Amino acid sequence: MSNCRLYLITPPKFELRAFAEELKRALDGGDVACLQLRLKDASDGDIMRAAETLMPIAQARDVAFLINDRPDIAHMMRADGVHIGQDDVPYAEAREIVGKDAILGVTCHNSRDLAFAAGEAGADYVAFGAFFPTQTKEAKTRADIELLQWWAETMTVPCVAIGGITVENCRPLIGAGADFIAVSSGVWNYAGGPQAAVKAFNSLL
Ligand code: 3NM
Repeated sequence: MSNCRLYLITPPKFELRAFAEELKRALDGGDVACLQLRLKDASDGDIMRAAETLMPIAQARDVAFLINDRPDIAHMMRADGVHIGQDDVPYAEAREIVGKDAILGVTCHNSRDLAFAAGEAGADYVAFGAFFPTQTKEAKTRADIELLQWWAETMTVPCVAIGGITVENCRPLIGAGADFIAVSSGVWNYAGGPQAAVKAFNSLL
């Protein structure tokens, strides 16, 4: 048993009603720490509608609901937190918007300096990636296991591993001490379906 937990990211695009049902089935497959709503290029209205439908599904199962990039919408919708990238609203401003109790995570690519800065500022987690090739995002950096291992051994701020993670390739990340493995395609496109993926990830954690 490790302390690592699954961090689920929504697919980049979905039909809301159908996805809500798929999400329920997936979350019923096993433990999921949080769900990040990640809709790049969607309108504010679409993000809010999706949050309105998906947040209760997550929260009813004790899964924290985070919104990508948008502290303003996260705050307005009373989400559990927000995930910000280096090109989004800066940490201090995001914290000001969501308040001290919200979960605030920061993408740090493959950079110790970015992760130090985020940790110092008070981030609830730092995310490193991409560990493997991914079609979900044009990942500009590749992170290596050593970075994750070093962070996990040295720092107390939790770390999230992200990018191309699957049931088949996740073991070294868990072994290196990742607190969370963040997965999109590896769950939604799993051959046996999302519920089987969540189950399979959990059997490895
Ligand atoms: N961020 P999948 S990679 C959202 O490297 C995201 O920072 C990344 O989706 C980074 O599990 C990525 O399908 C995509 O690869 C994650």
